Amino acid sequence: MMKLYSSVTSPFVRKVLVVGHELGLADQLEVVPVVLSPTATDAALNQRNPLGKIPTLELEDGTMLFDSRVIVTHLLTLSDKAELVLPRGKKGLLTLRAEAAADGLLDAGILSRYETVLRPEQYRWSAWVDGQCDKVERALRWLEENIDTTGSSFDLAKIATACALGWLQFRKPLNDRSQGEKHMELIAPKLFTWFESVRSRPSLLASEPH
Ligand SMILES: N[C@@H](CCC(=O)N[C@@H](CS)C(=O)NCC(=O)O)C(=O)O
Repeated sequence: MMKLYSSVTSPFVRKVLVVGHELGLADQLEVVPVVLSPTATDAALNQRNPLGKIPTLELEDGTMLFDSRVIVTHLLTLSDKAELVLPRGKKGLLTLRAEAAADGLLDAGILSRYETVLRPEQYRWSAWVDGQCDKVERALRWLEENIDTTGSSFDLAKIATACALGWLQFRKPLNDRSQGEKHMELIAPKLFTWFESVRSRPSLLASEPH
């Protein structure tokens, strides 16, 4: 078994779990829960991954893999269904670009959340949170325009996007913006409608944040 150092709230862990599930590898992944944040790191995890982040994957021979994109690359080598998740050629390159956009949205969203949840009030800097939320909004707009939600494929672009939308609904980092709760759905109506239609997919159901 490979060990996946994880948290049930991490959208990057979720992406790895969904890919594993879609590739038929879920039963090869042992989920090992870790509790951490940038200000309360996990000493044992820091030994495994210098960045102290999850997901981190421990292979059977003890090799440690990070980050989520490297882990996904490894899972793809283990499956004969890899092309369903990552097509070959130019299409594959654009799929990886979309994954980078969804991951970048999450990086910005998570940084803004750390700023508002972790940082003591007197040290908070609203211009910085605004800058991160602007990135989230731009990435969401970009995904709305660039993800083709027609068709039944569930490739890495759609998987990463679904994990990003699921995290946005779970943490609601844009709620303080002008249109409140509805804000993100107004930015990406097509994507959120599509997300509703796929959220009962077994790989997504099995990895819901909670
Ligand atoms: N680029 C990384 C991002 C992973 C990441 O940001 N994980 C968060 C949890 S969602 C984390 O471990 N945060 C702890 C920290 O930043 O110290 C990946 O794709 O795996």
